[in-house]
Amino acid sequence: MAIERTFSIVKPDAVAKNLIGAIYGRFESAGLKIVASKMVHLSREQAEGFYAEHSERPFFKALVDFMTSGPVMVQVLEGENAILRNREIMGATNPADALAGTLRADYADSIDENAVHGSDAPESAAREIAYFFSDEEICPRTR
Ligand code: RTP
Ligand code: MG
Repeated sequence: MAIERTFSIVKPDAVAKNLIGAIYGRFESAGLKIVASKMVHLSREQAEGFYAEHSERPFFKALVDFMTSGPVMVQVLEGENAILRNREIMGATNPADALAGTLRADYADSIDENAVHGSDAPESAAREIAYFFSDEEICPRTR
């Protein structure tokens, strides 16, 4: 299995609830390595650009309002099958549908405020990593 990178966000609801450490702990327990990380408070332009694929959806304004409502943590996770593995750790978009033990089942309040984001495919992972991080900001593990 190839080593992959994926892009992840701890969303404003989870940051406000002091869940950064708990969520990072889940990534690390699952064998995913954090190879880049920073806190940012997204501008509307940043959030609209990040979620541009959803710009025609009825929930788009609410999504941008939420994603700009407070700081987020953005990170690059590295490991075997990292994209799918992270989606498994996150659980379904709607926490009501998320499997027990997933981040959204345990920490999300609603489909609108659902604690975490994770890339859904290799193409989106590459685009989303580059949206927030330069190559110099990503630190591959040497040990
Ligand atoms: P994300 O991109 O945030 O990781 O979530 P996702 O892949 O599981 O879901 P996606 O379809 O990409 O939707 C992005 C975010 O939009 C909100 N959403 N609301 N009311 C709705 O029907 C609805 N559908 C999506 C969610 O907050 C979702 O995380
Ligand atoms: Mg998505």
